[in-house]
Amino acid sequence: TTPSASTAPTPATPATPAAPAAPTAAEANAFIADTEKQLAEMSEYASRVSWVRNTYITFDTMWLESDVNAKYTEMGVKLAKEAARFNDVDVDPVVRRKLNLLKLGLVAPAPDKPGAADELAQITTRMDSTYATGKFQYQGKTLTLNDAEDILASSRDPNTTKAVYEGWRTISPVMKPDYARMVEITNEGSRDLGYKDTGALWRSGYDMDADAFAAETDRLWAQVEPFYRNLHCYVRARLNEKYGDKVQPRTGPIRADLLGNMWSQQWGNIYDVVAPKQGGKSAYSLDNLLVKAKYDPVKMVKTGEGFYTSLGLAPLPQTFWERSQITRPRDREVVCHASAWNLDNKDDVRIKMCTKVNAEDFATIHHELGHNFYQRAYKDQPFLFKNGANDGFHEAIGDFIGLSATTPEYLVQIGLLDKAPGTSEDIPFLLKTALDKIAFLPFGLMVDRWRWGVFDGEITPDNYNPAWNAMMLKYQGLVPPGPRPADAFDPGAKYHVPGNVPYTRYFLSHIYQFQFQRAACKQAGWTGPLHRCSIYGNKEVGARFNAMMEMGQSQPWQDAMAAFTGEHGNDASAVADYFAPLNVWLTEQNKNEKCGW
Ligand code: X8Z
Ligand code: ZN
Repeated sequence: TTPSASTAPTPATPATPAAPAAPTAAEANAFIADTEKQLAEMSEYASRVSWVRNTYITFDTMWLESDVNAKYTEMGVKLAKEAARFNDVDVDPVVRRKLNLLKLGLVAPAPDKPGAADELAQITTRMDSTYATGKFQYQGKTLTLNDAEDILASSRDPNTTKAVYEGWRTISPVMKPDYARMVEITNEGSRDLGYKDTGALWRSGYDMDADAFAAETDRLWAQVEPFYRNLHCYVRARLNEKYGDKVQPRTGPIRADLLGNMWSQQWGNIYDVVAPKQGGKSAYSLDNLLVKAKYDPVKMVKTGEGFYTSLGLAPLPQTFWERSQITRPRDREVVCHASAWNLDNKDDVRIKMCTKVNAEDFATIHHELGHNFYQRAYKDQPFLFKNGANDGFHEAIGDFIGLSATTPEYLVQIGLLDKAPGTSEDIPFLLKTALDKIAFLPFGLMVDRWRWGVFDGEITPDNYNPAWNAMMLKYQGLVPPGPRPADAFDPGAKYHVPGNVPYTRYFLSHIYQFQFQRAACKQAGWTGPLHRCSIYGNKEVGARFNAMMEMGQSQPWQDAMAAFTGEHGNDASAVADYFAPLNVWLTEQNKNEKCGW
């Protein structure tokens, strides 16, 4: 309201014309309230459209998704820019945090000029769909990524693994021009918001300076790298024994297609090749147990839910079962890469998977349900706080639960295993776990090391593929099975690159999940080795865990970490604690090897 003429004081000096009134804290509150309302509505609409495109890829669903994403990006960028007018206003700390999150929530901002958001949205939908529908010919058959992954997991013929590794990478060269253009557009959008480039925007979401965050990832990697090198050395020796010098030399890098996984990111599928020769064979294989007990995909998801409810969390709503995509539909194209959704920011949670009955998907189910239980725990937060404490937390929740859900003790409790093996299982179990979790660490780092370089211009399109392979060599100590063609775009053959999903989150989650495990087992009064600890059925731990999840993104992540673990930062010593006996064992096994590459 403005004061009426009769009560307005007569100015003592002539009014200075035209200086716009500085915005007030009250205006900031109103702006945030309105913003959260607009974003909540738009995000539900965009999610529902995107769900349909993800579970039914056609020309029209792609059209619809890029249309709504362009509008959503425009809205997000406009609001983030408007927020800048409160930069110098003394606002409530909660409002300040929200004003900041408004910018940080944009993974791929577009510049504010006609057509930019549209072009960007069309590119991202197209790349994601090209990846999802990618197929190649092998021995007269048309293979999907799922088919190719099955072959890599089980084939022990190096000619086959080479052909499949290379075959899948024929789907990505077509994406390269789109990717380069995406980088240009979104870098411009990031600069408009005050960031050096999109990589800098991504690094800014960790409640600390972006450069300090990058340094943190270096520090964490230094903490765990010796352990990775130890595992690499041991696995290389076993591969050399199996395949001979011509396929896998005893020294130097490992051939990437021999590790049982399309991106060599988790190596658990070749446990049979590297299992200890003496000192204890594993008593069981989870792959076999699931098949023997006649598990189907829905039963696997029900089992996963059962772990969460044993902690005192409410069961999933009926709509989860009605609306999720648990297996690959036979009659249409879908995005099979696993994901978890909350469509209405309240209770409409779902997973989208193409589940197979094996140990890998048993773990993935626990991973995805972690996202859903987290989303539901923070659903009563205001819109801008409905997110993980940071994105690494979101990835770590379900993996942390998975650490309990793969212990032999738990498998006995749910009737999958007859009798828990004794300490003879320790090294086999830790080795299996390390093949997935320790092998993952350098991959979790290198994907964004590459993208940070792409976004800051150090890696140009000409150099996309050589730089990717150089990172593989530097961090993972791996080489492709043969020379790569001149037009190769290997990064495009990994979901998160065309999908534009930041990846450092997974590196962090592979640290955080062990911090959570160590803290939870301490709370449970567990005094045995960390890898044998299961929190199944522990309602006290569940309550503390849920309290952290309920915070969402309302506080700096360090406070969420402290709320559950009592620790205030990133700490890879929990990884070392968990795997300590294995590291000793590996060092002994490697004593005559020339480790490194
Ligand atoms: O993408 C995923 C999840 C969905 S957030 C299935 N993960 C990474 C990957 O597959 O590359 C989980 C582990 C790493
Ligand atoms: Zn995830």
